[in-house]
Amino acid sequence: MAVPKVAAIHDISGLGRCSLTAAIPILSVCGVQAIPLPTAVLSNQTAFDSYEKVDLSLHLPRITEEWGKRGLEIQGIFTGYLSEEKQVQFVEDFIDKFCKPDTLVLVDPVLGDDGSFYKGFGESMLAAMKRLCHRADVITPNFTEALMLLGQGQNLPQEQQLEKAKEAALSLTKLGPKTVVVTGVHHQGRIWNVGYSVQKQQWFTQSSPQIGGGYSGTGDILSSVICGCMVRGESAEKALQRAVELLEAALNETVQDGSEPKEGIVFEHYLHLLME
Ligand code: PXL
Repeated sequence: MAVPKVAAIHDISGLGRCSLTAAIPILSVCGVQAIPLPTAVLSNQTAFDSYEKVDLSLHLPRITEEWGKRGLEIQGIFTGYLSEEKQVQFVEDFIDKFCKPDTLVLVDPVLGDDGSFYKGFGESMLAAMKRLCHRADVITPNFTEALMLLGQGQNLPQEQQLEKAKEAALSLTKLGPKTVVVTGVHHQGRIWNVGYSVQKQQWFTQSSPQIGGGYSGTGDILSSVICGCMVRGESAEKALQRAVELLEAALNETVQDGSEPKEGIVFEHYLHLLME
């Protein structure tokens, strides 16, 4: 079988095990060719005290014009951290140019976490990202991002979060995606991920024990697994199950290691779990 290709449009951060440093190995082990399009190069992800960033907005259309000349055909488009708001328009144009009826478009609407925006993002990026979600088949917001996209407040008692996430997953399908997975929902000592499938008209959930604090890049790992598994033909439910298995195993080792949470989780030892 030919190896499917996915254009992976995210930043590349040296430290943090997020975005392209997660997406490329995960897509590869899923048997999918990653075609990376870095939105920016960073020394490290932005939760560290400081970071150096080189924005690549100007280069993106020039790079993809070359891909057009090569007659590139792709089976998936996977977007995550966009470095500037104007990159949303670029991604919309990219979808217009490269998307065929069977191309899977997965948008991870990277905006914030723990109730706040990531550094450098605000309301205008939120509006742009919401527009992009209209073009997606699958979106994978974390709980904070899901509520931001719905224009809803973030202050909710923990015991109500799981119900709220189910409601949010269903509501977000009204933006257009056929599958929505809301990630990182804290409930009764576990972290839940709640999906809704329009085709099956049903929710699906996966959870794992809440261990350690918050680690960088777990959402990016989850969305990368969903992308790789769905592009190779698995259901969203199966893909989510695989993602949570990988995260749980990697988190266990990371917590035992005592490594720096901002450097992300030790997923390298568990990539084999994604092999078919
Ligand atoms: O994990 C999301 C993410 C991706 N890329 C960069 C980030 C973050 C979250 O902080 O800073 C550069």
